[in-house]
Amino acid sequence: MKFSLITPVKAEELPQLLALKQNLSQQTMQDFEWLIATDLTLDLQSPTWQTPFPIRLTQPTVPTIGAARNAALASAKGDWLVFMDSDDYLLPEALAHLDGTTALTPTVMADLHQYPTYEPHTAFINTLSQTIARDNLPKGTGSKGKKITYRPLDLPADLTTETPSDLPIKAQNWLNYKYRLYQDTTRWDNFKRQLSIAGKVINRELVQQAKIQFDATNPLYPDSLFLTQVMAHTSAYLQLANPTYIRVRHNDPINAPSVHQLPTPNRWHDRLAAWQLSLDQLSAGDLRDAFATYTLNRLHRYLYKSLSTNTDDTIADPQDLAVQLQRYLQSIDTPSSFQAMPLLSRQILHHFQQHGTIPQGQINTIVRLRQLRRVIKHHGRGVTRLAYDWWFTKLPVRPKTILYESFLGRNFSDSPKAIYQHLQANYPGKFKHIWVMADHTDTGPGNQPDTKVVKRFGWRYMYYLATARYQVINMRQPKWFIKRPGTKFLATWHGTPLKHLVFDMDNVASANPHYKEIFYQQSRQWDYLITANQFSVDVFEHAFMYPTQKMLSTGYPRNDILSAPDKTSQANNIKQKLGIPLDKKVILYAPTWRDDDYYSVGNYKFTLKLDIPRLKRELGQDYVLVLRTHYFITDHLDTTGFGDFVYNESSYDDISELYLISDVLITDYSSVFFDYAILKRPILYFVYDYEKYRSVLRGFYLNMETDLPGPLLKTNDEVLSALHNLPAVERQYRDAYQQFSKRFNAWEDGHATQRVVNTFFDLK
Ligand code: C2G
Repeated sequence: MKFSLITPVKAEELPQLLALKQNLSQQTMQDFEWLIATDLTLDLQSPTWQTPFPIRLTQPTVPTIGAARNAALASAKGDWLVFMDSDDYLLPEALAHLDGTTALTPTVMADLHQYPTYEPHTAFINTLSQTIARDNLPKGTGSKGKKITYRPLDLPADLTTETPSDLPIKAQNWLNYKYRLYQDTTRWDNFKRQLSIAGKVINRELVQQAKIQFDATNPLYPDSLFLTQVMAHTSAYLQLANPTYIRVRHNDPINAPSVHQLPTPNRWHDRLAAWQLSLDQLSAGDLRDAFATYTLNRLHRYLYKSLSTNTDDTIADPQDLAVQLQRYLQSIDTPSSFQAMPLLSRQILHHFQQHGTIPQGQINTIVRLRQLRRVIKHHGRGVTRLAYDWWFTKLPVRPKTILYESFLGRNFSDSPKAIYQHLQANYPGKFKHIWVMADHTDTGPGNQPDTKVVKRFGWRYMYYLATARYQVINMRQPKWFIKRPGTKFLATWHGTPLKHLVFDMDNVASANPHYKEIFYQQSRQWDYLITANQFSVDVFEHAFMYPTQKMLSTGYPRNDILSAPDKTSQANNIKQKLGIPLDKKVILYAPTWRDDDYYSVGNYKFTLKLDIPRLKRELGQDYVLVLRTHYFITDHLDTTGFGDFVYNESSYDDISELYLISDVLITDYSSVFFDYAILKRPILYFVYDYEKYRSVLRGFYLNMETDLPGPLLKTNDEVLSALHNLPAVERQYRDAYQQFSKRFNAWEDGHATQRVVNTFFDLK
């Protein structure tokens, strides 16, 4: 038996385990056993668990991961131990590749090379096919967004030997690069990487002879001892050049925290205990030095701050921890480890080592220096941020000032605009209005009484963000926003949810890995959240984990315009403003964005799949097309070739004005149709990527096949045919449309703004 794969498993991880079983069955090399360390009872005789390789269960003595791994170690039969976590996956050739590596000798610790991703396994598990190809990998998320390089391993078919000087260059490169071998002290250069057990491959006899064990008493950090001992007993570290171990990371620390995200007050106690044990077992030498340096670097200002103020409830017993830390620092007998630290940190550590307390002065200096570094890094924005933190948030709150922001300041629109206009019309002179715009040339509401336009992240923005009593914002506030006592935050949000949101989404590949956590903190600062219908109330309660008592069940202020008595004359004015002939009918095409199609976070691409030349040919007599891409899309679609048929209104301020002038809407998975339906005009869904969007990218709250007020169309033929036969489409969807309106538009009577304003503002 070549390999023993070891996987500790908790009861709730059973679904992942089945996926991992399927994944392991795809290994091209099957000379391995799988040891599942668990107290679960699995019926290994049942057909579910029939596999080409043997599976065995090993029972841990105590319920810790360390004990589970020890139990598996004791009964392993393979020459090599391979450590795998239950939610991770292997590329199909991982073990074969390792097996063919001649440098894999008993005194080497090998590494299958982790490939971190935030994508859910459902997104990639079926495409990890028999060949290793870059295209089959999920989207990688290395530390700090670092790109992982991947070398194609397409070997020449005639390659048979490993010591060839006369081989083609490509084959030689392949051989040279298929692993990296670090020997002697050079292996400490990537010390941190070696301290993670996932994907490590270690000789079984070496482990058993040296009696190396995991620390079964430490619930959070059992690996440190094991790995440092393995390093002490091996002489080299071998890493496969290409990643073959897919490590699925977790980004929902609120609902589904991984072990390392669990909010436990014993974290630092356990961590220090693990370090102490590891250090005590290491004899003097460069490994001991490297370990000490590594751990000193991980002591940071948050810990110091908590220890010096004694106020942090993330630390169970600060006094006890201080004793533990002092003892640890005293057992570091290598001056070089301290020397490797920056000056201030070194001073703090020495002070602590001697006195067991933190020097407050040095801590303050570190905090200030960090802030200064941020200023330098972010240029202008850093300076204004500093003013926000240090100065503006200390000034008195301005009781009559309202700050508004729509779509990150990209336009003057949406519910904040409706609320602003209502207040201006009905309470002139009562408030001071501040509009945030992203671009300093954008005049927003224009030159209006009591109204100022401020540039997002500029000086005046920071000042008003800190001092305005009211904030009316349709997306999220910045994550460094400080909610001051006496201020009120109105989250208007920006649409009825069709696509899964936040806590209902599986991992988020394109978003910030801390997205869910940040969202949770930010939404706790909202005093009210506006909802457009009961359906949204129900969804936001779980998707945002937001309490229903704090929701305003009013309908959307932005939609009042769609029920205005003078909407026809307003529509004519808008058409004229845009230069659209009044006798032409209007098709509005307003698609949404795709999570997997981006340049960088927040900057998305869009590929136009609608056949515009054909639309123009067949419908140009009667219609014009108004094209409106989502505000995340940074591609500017070139429509110059279509003459006066296409109006690209992607940067037009307010989409509700475009609804008013259009006779039919084409959209896809955008929430625009919930609002448009108030007009009772036909809606078509151009969903050329339906399967992928539904199952891989997002998932929906509605059944798009039965719940919508219009047809799902996957091809241009279908779109054109529907446009040619709109009356028939309308007849066909009459009942569905009625149902839909009842469900989603019941509150939209044209007076939502008034209801919101009356509740939220102090109008006395
Ligand atoms: N929007 C727009 N133009 C588009 C698409 C959207 O102006 N082509 C505006 C509409 O006001 C829409 C809002 O942006 O209601 C949200 O757009 P969605 O496409 O629904 O996507 P998203 O921004 O991901 O928001 O609860 C709703 C969700 O948050 C969806």
